[in-house]
Amino acid sequence: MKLVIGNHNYSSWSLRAWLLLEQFGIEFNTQRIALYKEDFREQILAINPAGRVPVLQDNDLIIWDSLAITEYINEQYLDMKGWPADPALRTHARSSCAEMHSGFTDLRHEVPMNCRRFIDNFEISEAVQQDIHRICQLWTEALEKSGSNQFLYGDFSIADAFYAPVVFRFTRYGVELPKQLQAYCERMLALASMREWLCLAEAEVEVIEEEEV
Ligand SMILES: N[C@@H](CCC(=O)N[C@@H](CS)C(=O)NCC(=O)O)C(=O)O
Repeated sequence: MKLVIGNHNYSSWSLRAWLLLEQFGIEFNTQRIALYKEDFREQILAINPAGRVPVLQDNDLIIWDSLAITEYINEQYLDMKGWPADPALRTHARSSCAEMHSGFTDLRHEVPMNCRRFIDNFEISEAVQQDIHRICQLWTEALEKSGSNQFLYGDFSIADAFYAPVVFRFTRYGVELPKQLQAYCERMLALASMREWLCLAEAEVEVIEEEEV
């Protein structure tokens, strides 16, 4: 199985799929295509007509889009353990991922993931503040409903993979969080897989000025 990703430092969508595979100890190879380089489009279009990363290649199957990839991994490799077993928590987790997948556009555009860069006194716009507020509400609800002091819904799930880029964003842009949520971010950052991703990001040399990834 091969996962095609963008730059570790910038590609938030790639991180989601990669982290799920890593956390569940699934064997896979990675192909990295640097974003916004002259040959990015040509290379990615040869694999994925949608022209985006991440893409998963499993034998003769091509799965594109982070949500479809995580659902595929869950069905084919995780015996459905990618989502919480409890139906109410599972519904909540799925809704949280859908909300991340289709929303939080102000956060995504104004606060791009850049794992290497720490910004002091970042000025948070009103629109981004609203996104942050909603994510805090959602995380708090997840932790409280599941009674978890570990991941959002107890054991590591697709939801944690989906919000991992937000963990990098919040901690790099100095977003102040309630204690319980700060602790969640610290637990995520302490994972060997997250540390490995960060090392890979730190080893990269490309710099994208106007990140909208
Ligand atoms: N909804 C897609 C978004 C994928 C996406 O936008 N990927 C970015 C990199 S993080 C990309 O490939 N950008 C290249 C481009 O737009 O040319 C997913 O979940 O996989």
